[in-house]
Amino acid sequence: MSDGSTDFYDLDSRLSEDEQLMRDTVRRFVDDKFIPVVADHFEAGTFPMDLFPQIAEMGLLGMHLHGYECAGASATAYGVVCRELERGDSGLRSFVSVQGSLCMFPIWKYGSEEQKNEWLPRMASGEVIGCFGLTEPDHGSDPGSMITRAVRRGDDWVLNGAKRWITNAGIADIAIVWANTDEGFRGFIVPTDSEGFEAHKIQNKLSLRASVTGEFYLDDVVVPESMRLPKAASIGAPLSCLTEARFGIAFGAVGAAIACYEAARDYQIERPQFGKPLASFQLNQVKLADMLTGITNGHLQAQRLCELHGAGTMKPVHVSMAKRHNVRMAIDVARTARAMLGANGISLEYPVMRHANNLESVLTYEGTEEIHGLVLGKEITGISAFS
Ligand code: TGC
Ligand code: FAD
Repeated sequence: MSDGSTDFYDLDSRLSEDEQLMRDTVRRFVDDKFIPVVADHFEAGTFPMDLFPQIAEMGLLGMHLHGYECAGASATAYGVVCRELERGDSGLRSFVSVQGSLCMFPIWKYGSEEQKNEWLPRMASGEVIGCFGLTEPDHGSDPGSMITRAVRRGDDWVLNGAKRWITNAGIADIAIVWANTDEGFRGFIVPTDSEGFEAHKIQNKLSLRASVTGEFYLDDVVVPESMRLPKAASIGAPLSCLTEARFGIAFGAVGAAIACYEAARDYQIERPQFGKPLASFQLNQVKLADMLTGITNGHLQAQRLCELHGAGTMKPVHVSMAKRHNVRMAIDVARTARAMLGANGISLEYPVMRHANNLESVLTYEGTEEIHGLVLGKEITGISAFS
């Protein structure tokens, strides 16, 4: 149930008419089409691909990019959409973030005109699905130590290496592959049907089960120079894509927390114990007050990011603070909500344990809680803990 009262400071009243329309459209889609099927997909370990055409039709893929048949929506609209998607499941928001922020954005920002014209319209329409390969089996938080290599051979590049924990690897048509070269870090658009490219789904995940996560191997994969992103010239290029996606997560985590809070609030009001509703006990009222306060604080941080984004003054470290704070807040809300539902809290019939489990991945991916803490530490002290 979503009755609006979770938006305690009425922050959505600042949304433009277009942004409100976008929010309402996505909210309806999540409530009517996604939530009824997500538990089954979570249990089966699958993403509801049959909903993909509707996600594309709503214009959500690369929605904050301008031109090339992308929707050209505001950063705020993108954030609010991420919040509404993740109210359904982190896997749904992941799907949209990976396609838009991690696969379309690098082409949009670092690609040639030919690459943009070839790929972006087809990715916005959902014809082409992408995945983003930065993490390796032995190099996660420190992608600058990656061992995947690309070597020039005439007009081509030969790629060798492995990428692991990659959202949509196994179902993607193209991979954005980050590799080290004699000239520094470079990005490549690699069709997944290239000879020597092999992808597998990672089985037995206990988190983000309604999202495909995989690994891929590059064994002498040959790509022409025309598939290299010409403007990506350092590790800063993939990291800038992460800033885009982390912005969406700052909003998305608020959505997951809202779903858990609303489930706990409704349950506590409806369920009697000791002859009166659970919600009438002072202990539980304070828990609900703490949860709503956490959500409101997270929402305010996300909203402020939009203002900084709009003013062109948003720095990666601003995003680090909001991503770190909001995911931790959402985990705390989800765990409290889980306990407030008693035994029902561990059932897939309620959304809270699914969200709590998902949020463990969200805490880790796109920069772990510790890494974002150290990014903030560097900003505060002027001393990098990494070098
Ligand atoms: P450092 O020396 O700090 O920086 C190197 C260059 O990069 C620039 N830079 C950034 N630029 C834009 N946005 C950012 N967030 C940036 N962070 C750094 C920086 O200005 C510098 O540029 P220049 O021109 O001076 O050279 O780099 P470092 O090696 O010390 O590492 C910094 C660190 C640890 C913060 C970075 O490596 C990091 O962020 N690590 C975490 C790795 C990570 O987040 N991986 C995510 C993989 S993708 C994923 O998880 C997708 S999940 C998708 C889903 O399903 O939703
Ligand atoms: P490690 O870097 O080995 O870290 C292990 C622990 O050590 C963490 O707690 C970390 O915070 C801590 N640690 C590391 N360095 C330090 C330090 N200097 N000081 C203190 N503590 C430290 N990657 C992609 O490229 N593309 C994707 O699409 C993608 N999707 C993902 C989907 C899922 C479901 C998951 C779980 C991960 C995904 N990832 C993806 C990978 C993700 O970005 C990495 O897992 C993450 O960056 C952390 O790397 P790691 O798992 O190797 O952990």
